[in-house]
This record gives sequence, structure tokens and C-alpha cells, in this order.
Amino acid sequence: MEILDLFSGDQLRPEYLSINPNGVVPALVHDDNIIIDSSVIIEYLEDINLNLKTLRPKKPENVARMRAMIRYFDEVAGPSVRIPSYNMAFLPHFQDMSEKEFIDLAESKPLRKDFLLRMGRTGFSEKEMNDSMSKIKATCDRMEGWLGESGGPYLLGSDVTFADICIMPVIVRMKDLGKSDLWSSTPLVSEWFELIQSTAIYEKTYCEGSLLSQVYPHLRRS
Ligand SMILES: N[C@@H](CCC(=O)N[C@@H](CS)C(=O)NCC(=O)O)C(=O)O
Repeated sequence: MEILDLFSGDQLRPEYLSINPNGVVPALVHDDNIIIDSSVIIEYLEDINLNLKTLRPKKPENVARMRAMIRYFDEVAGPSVRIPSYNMAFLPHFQDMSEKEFIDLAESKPLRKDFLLRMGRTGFSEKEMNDSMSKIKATCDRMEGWLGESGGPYLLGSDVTFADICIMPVIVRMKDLGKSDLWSSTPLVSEWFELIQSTAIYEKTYCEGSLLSQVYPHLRRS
């Protein structure tokens, strides 16, 4: 396993770009296969028979429903969570740069150039922040509906699936940024999140140092 330092630009070095031309993590190299994008990687890990607990439903119609949920998360929640993350946690890294250094950095990002230029060194506007929060709230409302339809406690019913795994980091990030009120009016989402946080595997996943509030002192709340 290789750990990349994203603020040193490890993800933009030619060796890494030859693995993932998008210049983002994660990437998996397994035998001679390169697999990129986290939601693709986790399905691949199931398909190579590592004897892991299955996270894909059995019925094809449920697999389709699960994938449609993941598409929604990637379309709506994924891009939205980046805006408060950058504004509240990462912005100081960019404010320490000169304008030229910042533009050069933005230009070097295959996937995130426009995103960084939109943020600039002053951060995303209040309107962009509010729009992001609305989209994450809309995601919680969708999840509430799905949990109601399936009977929970997971999005597709009694078993945890890739859909739960794909949205979990967004909800964890928002909690870490002090935005738990986004699901205060969606009780099924609150219960879903409590359940996920109570598992042993959650503790392992979010080991010490993996939350932004553990890395950036200014995010710590008393
Ligand atoms: N859809 C991609 C998104 C990957 C992504 O945005 N990764 C971030 C870290 S969470 C990254 O590598 N950022 C590096 C950069 O912006 O230069 C996935 O889920 O794998």
C-alpha cells in the first residue's frame, strides 16, 4: 500500500497519473489491473472473491436500485461535500500560496482545475455554501424515503450494501464539520447513522487521525 500526500502533490506526479489519469485517490493496482474510483473499487473487491461479506444484493432489481442510489450520491452529494470541506478545512493551504502558485496548482489538476479556480484563494461564496448544504439535505431526504420504503435499518433493507458504504463518508464529514443538523428532521437517517457508528468496523475505518477535526485544530469544538 502506498500513501500519497495530497498537499505535496503526490497524486499529480507522472508515476501516479499513469495509474490514475484523474489525479485523485484512491486507485487499486491488483495483478495487472488498475481500478479507479472508490465506488468501482469496492465492487471490484467483491468480484475477486476475497471471501468478504457480500455487500451486493442478490436480486437484480435490488442491484439496480442500489446502483441508482450510488449514482445519485456521486452526482449530488459527492460534489456538494467538497465545498464546505474546502472552505472550512483546506482553504488556509491555498491562502498561504502566491496567486501564481495557486493558478499553477489549479492548472495541474486534471479533474479539479475549474473547482479550484471557482474557489480562488478567498473561498466559495455564501451562496455556493448554502447550495451545497441544500443538496446534502436533499440527499438526507432521499435517504429517509428509501429507508422508509425498505423498512431499514439499511437503505435497501435488512442488509448493509454498497449504497450505505458510499454515502457514509459524506455524512461522517458533515458531522465532523459540525453540520449534524442536516439530518435532524430525518429520524430514519439519524437511526441509520447511529447504527453504522456503533459497529466495530466503523471504529477501524475511522481510526485516530482520519477525521479532519483531528488534523485541523481550528475545526475542533469544545
Ligand atoms: N469519485 C472519486 C473522487 C476521488 C477524490 O476526489 N479524491 C480526493 C480525496 S477524497 C483527491 O484525491 N483529491 C486530490 C486533489 O484534489 O488533488 C472517487 O470516489 O474515487
